[in-house]
Amino acid sequence: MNERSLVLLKPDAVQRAITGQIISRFERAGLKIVAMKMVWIDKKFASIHYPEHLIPIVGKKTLADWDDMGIKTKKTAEELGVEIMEDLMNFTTEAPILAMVLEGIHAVSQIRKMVGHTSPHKAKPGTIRGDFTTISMGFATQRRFGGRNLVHASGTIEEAKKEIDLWFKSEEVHDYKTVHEPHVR
Ligand code: FUP
Repeated sequence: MNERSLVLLKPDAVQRAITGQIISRFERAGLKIVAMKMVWIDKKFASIHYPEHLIPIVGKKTLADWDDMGIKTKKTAEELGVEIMEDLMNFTTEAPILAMVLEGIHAVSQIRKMVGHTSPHKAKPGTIRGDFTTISMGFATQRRFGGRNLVHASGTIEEAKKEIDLWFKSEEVHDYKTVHEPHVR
């Protein structure tokens, strides 16, 4: 149950200078930072982190937002997905990312809950996306703006393992004890 998750504070979080506030929330919840670095990735690396199988998935998210907003389109999820991935590659390479590995009991699912819905306008107040931004993925796609939702967090334990291996060398991930650890678990 002691899990590790890859968390990325994306270029919007870095450029808006709210990384400290976001990290504080994770620390407050008792999650331990076991790795951290600032990386300016290129499009090749971005396309490994966000692989092509995401094309229809992200397309569907924009379609769901547009449906809520009454926006009609003839484009398929696949066609929209291609545009979204292009925007995502531009966005994630426009400034550095603060990458970290967080560890804790039920870390993967807890962090996803703290981060909130992918499309921030559906993220509840109290979540990171709900508290720090109001945009929707539908808006981002319409403006070709990139899905500026501040944070990436691994979706499953298996995904976390793969993503941590992609972003960090094993010697960059540290094992240590915090003094308050027995009290926050
Ligand atoms: P998440 O699991 O919350 O990271 O979201 P997804 O894996 O579904 O989406 C991957 C990335 O695509 C997210 F960072 C947000 C972005 N995205 C868009 O930019 N537009 C969309 O319509 C949907 C997702």
